[in-house]
Amino acid sequence: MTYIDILKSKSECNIVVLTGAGISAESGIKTFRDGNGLWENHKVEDVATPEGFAANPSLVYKFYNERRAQLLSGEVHPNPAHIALAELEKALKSNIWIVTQNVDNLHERAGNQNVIHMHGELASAKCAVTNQAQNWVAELNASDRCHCCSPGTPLRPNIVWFGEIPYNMEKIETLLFDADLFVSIGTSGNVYPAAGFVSFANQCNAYTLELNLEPSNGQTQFAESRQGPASELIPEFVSNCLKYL
Ligand code: BV8
Repeated sequence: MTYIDILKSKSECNIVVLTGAGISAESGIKTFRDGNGLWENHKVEDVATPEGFAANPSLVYKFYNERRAQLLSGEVHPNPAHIALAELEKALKSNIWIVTQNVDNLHERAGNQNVIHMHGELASAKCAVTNQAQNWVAELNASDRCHCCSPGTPLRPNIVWFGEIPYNMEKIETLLFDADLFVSIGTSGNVYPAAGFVSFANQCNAYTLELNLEPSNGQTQFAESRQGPASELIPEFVSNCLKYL
């Protein structure tokens, strides 16, 4: 049994795609845990926790300013994996949703609209008091103030740090409950609750497929696991979906 049998057996197929840093690697964005990854040059607790932000805000502002600047520099573009998923949404419309752990905007720039950023977004800042988010494409620093309070209060990166609750968890659980096919792309399966989605999808009788450069921590929980670069695996996956759905 492979995912192609599932595609052939369904007239309509609800697909939920979880993406991680690996889908953006071929666009030139560093992953977290691969060689020369983001966590090689920064301790997680220093730059991706509320405690780290409280202890040294300028280090955290700098960490996200550098990543935002690279993303918006004109050097980083959606790769064939992002583009293929946008093509699939054009065909499947509301039957496909992307739940991304990534904070880049490459899924949207490729053309996907059904995207949930469960860990926040680089091109966004949020009020440290109300949690209201606002688009932010420039450098963000301690002197910047929100629009929602009067007088304005400090803004922080609109990022879900360790120990904080990811966004849209209820919507994600509903999507997983209704899914026929759950596809995990470019994630090491290290971070929860995202790493637990495959188990929930299995319990909800979805067919679970992993497409990753190498086997993830959760590989054995998937009904099927294929290894290779996303820029090759995803276009092949999408062309099969378009052929059989
Ligand atoms: C929370 C900020 C409570 C954004 C990040 C059990 C249950 C619940 C929580 C926990 C739990 N156990 C532990 C926890 C706590 C913690 C956690 O998971 N800790 C881990 C380290 C054990 N989780 C949390 O704190 C979360 N919050 O639990 O709240 C709660 C939860 C639910 C309901 C109520 C209450 C918050 C987690 C969010 C943390 N924020 N980052 C940013 O700075 O960008 S996490 C960080 O890691 C990123 O967001 C990233 O998305 C995430 C996962 O990394 P990956 O995307 O997988 O990247 P990685 O480098 O690891 O792997 C890349 C993969 O790609 C590799 O497999 C590689 O082979 C592959 N690859 C590379 N190149 C390619 C490729 N694949 C294909 N093609 C290629 N070319």
